[in-house]
Amino acid sequence: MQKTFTILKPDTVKAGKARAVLSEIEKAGFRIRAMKMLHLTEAQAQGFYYVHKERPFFGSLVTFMTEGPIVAMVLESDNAIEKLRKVMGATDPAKAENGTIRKQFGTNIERNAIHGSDGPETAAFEIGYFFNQLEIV
Ligand code: 3AN
Repeated sequence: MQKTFTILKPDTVKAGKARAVLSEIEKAGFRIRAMKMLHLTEAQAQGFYYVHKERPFFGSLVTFMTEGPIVAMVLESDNAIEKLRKVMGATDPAKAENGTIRKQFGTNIERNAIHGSDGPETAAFEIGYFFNQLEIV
């Protein structure tokens, strides 16, 4: 079993689609091991996305991620990291396969509904950024 980290982004929560996206995640066979709703501050969003700090879209991404509440989760399954990336679909919803979360719920390359860790080191960092050991069941 492997753990990964996901965020239902502000666009998803604002649109009242958190339950629908969560349903896709559970249908795909993930177990929820931790979950919390929070509204990121600018500094918290910058810290989470620090790997992207040199990218031209960084400022806009931080503004988006702080515009409203998010739902952060730790998910577990076989091959969880790769599997979640597949269920999410491509970064740009227009390029995502039919049936993926981003195809169904994303608006554009920035407002793309969901975040998922892209590798084991990222997953470890991201889980630790949002949850302590006592919060993961
Ligand atoms: P992914 O979320 O698919 O791993 P990353 O890590 O390349 O994609 O990008 C992190 C986040 O930055 C994306 N989820 C998206 O919200 C935003 N993003 C990525 N590329 C762009 C872009 N070209 N313009 C605006 N926002 C972007």
